[in-house]
Amino acid sequence: MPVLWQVQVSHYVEKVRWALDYKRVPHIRRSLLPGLHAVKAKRLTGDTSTAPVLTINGGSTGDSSRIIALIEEGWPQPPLYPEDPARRRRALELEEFFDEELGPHIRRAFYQELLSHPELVVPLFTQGRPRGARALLRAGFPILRVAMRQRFEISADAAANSRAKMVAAMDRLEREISPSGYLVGESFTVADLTAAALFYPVPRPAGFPYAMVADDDLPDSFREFVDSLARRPGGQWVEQIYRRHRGVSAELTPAQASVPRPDPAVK
Ligand SMILES: N[C@@H](CCC(=O)N[C@@H](CS)C(=O)NCC(=O)O)C(=O)O
Repeated sequence: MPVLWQVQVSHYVEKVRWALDYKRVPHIRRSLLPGLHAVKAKRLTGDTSTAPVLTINGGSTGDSSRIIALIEEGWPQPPLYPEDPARRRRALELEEFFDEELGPHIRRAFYQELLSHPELVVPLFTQGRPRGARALLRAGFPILRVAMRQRFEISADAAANSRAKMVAAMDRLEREISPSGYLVGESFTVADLTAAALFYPVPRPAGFPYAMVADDDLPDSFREFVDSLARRPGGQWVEQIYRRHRGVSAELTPAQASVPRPDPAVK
């Protein structure tokens, strides 16, 4: 049974959750506390200290693109990689573009605004967790905030640059949408999935499976910036891709996951 180790709000995790759900791969999700997740990820994979991590058959893999390649291999239908080699290269190139040129920037721009509001961030980071987890994160939040600022290079100047990168990624997205409505060829691929998942914090689409920061909680000037992107054709495209392709969850509840298999020795 595949196990997805996740930080619920992470847009890179959302990429992998979407791929698992899209292919109807029954899986278990284990939510980790931000900060501590890096230690767990490193322990599981040996080489990666980021979420998501996917454990299959006792082996653990980090990095959303590597994980999607594994899922594609194990569960080829419906495909996320185009069959045609040139289209496949393009889809993977776009996946890489949004991973590198959008992912870190949208995260930095949002956390620059949110990290000074533990009352917003702690509940987002501890959804569905026992009260003790919330208290632990609340107590450790000043340390987590310093660590996140360092690790993700969050500062006012860097965030301003990251906003410009978000606009550039939105420009590219809009240039790449073909008359079919998809980025590559005539159907939904890993390129569409990646662009939509990594841009989810902009339109905050209804199909995102966990609570998101509310519009009213964003400081005015940042909310105006985010809303201006959400209103663009690319922002609307993200919502539409969520509506058409996000599908239903293939997560197993703890009860389903622990149903013992029938014992062949018992007649
Ligand atoms: N390239 C990685 C990036 C994943 C990533 O940056 N994950 C963040 C959560 S949004 C993380 O775990 N960061 C912890 C760290 O960098 O120490 C992927 O595609 O999975």
